[in-house]
Amino acid sequence: MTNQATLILIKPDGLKKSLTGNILTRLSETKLEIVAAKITRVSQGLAEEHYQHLKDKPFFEDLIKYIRGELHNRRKVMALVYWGEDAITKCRQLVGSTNPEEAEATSIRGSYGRITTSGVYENVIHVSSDEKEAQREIRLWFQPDEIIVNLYPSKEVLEKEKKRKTWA
Ligand code: DAT
Ligand code: MG
Repeated sequence: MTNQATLILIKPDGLKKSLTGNILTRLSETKLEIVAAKITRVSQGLAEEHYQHLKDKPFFEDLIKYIRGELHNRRKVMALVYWGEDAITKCRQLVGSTNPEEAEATSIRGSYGRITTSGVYENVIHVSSDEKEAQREIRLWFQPDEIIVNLYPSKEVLEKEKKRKTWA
């Protein structure tokens, strides 16, 4: 059995349309384990890194605005790591094709996605495309101590005089 990890993002349109519960319920069909989860803001830098493979595409600028929540006035995404046997194939199957109009009708994107009149694929969810991308993306979105299993090599560093917020 080969366990895999995949990054899942519930994108700003998914949050705005109140689809979080529905999407998580659909994903639970996979019987995979959630090993990390958070609501997080998406900086310009994080968005550009995440979609670096598309930086030469004409829709890149809109894509960055979309994932940052600028098109939906929801400046956050829900980020999760799913882990288990064939996690990527199972999740991609359930999520459906990139183009929501081409996605199988019963898939998550087929059920909830749309293409806007300006051509943005609002496909409500992100899933990593393969193991290499999953590793790159998970390391980008999460720190090791935010994930409850050891997915990739990590190291301990001593941070002196680093300011951080704590409860007052
Ligand atoms: P996926 O999200 O299925 O892995 P991808 O990595 O090729 O697909 O593209 C990332 C996102 O970019 C995708 O979810 C929606 C957007 N996108 C891709 N191709 C597009 C296109 N031709 N027009 C508009 N948006 C597109
Ligand atoms: Mg992709």
